[in-house]
Amino acid sequence: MSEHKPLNIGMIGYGFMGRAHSNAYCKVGNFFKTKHRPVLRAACGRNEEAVQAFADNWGYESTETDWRALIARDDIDAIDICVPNNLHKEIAIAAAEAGKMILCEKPLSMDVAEGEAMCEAVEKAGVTNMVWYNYRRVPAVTLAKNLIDEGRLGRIFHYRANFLQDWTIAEDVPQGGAALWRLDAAAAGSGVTGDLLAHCIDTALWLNGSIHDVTAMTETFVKERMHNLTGKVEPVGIDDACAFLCHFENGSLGLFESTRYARGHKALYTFEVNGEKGSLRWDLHDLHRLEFFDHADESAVRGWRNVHVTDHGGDHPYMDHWWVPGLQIGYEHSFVHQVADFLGGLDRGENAGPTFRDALETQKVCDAVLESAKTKSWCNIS
Ligand code: SOE
Repeated sequence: MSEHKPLNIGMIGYGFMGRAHSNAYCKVGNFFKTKHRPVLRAACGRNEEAVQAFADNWGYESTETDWRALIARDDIDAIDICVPNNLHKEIAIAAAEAGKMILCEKPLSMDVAEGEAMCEAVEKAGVTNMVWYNYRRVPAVTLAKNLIDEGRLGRIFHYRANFLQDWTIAEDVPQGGAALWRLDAAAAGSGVTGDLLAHCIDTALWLNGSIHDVTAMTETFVKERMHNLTGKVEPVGIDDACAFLCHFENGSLGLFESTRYARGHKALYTFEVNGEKGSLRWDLHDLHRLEFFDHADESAVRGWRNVHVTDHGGDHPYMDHWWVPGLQIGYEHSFVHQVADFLGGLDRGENAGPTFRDALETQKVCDAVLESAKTKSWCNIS
């Protein structure tokens, strides 16, 4: 007899992230022995045919075309929000009021005001909540966190992060609609700041603590694009590129850059942390490796170590759940780990995080970055 506790999932949305999360729900039970196990109860999307095809592909038992109907169902425990950012708030608040757990795609919201309302709703309802900042769960990134927490870098001086892409350089790429809502300010809220820098900021806050203030610049290189929903050429309201400097509360300096105009880069997320005793460097294109420089090493052999994060003996986070030492895992596993931690949290009666409240901190930095770029001034994180 199975001792598993079902966690009945209602998935809203069926794009790239809907697939990434569904894959994680399907795989997690094979590799992580949590008591709670996801059951793919229903998928929801406005296009009946498309949502049915998605449900058939991933094994969802049923479909809905109205998210309110999904939330109203008694056989759903958790709502997974995988729709454009402008829909997060309304769905999350309705789900919280219905007593559902919520797993929400990043960024939490369009802005801080929306994020605050979402936090209040989940906290008032007392429902478990999480935001999909998946890069925290890449084993090499979690290892970086462990090394920093052990004090292996000592006092931190610098934090540097980039997230570079090149998919919007062509002027004839339209904005708006299914795959291109990230270019539409009304659906996304912002451009690279909320989409890409939000990842860098979440990781930075996790590894290096709070940010005190920021100064930023943004640019929109292509000023007008055809809008898929209206058929008209319309002004582009998002930031195509953004760079900012910041002071962390621990006294270290931060330097962040993101763009969709770095020809040749598809998803180059890198960070480097420099401390008194050592440094760490990570690169999403080589995500199973962590580079580590330890100044305590004997000087004759001192240098950057390139750690292949695949050890099976428990030293490398999550890896004892996968293959044998030396065999690496990939991008999709970060989502499996996030679900595993969420389920493990439920088993123990804890909220694994990052919670809505944690993600609100990232939202505050994003808002301050956009405000700083607009006013050309330093902005404090409130
Ligand atoms: C944008 O291209 C995107 O898909 C982001 O939306 C994701 O959050 C990021 O992980 C990869 O790039």
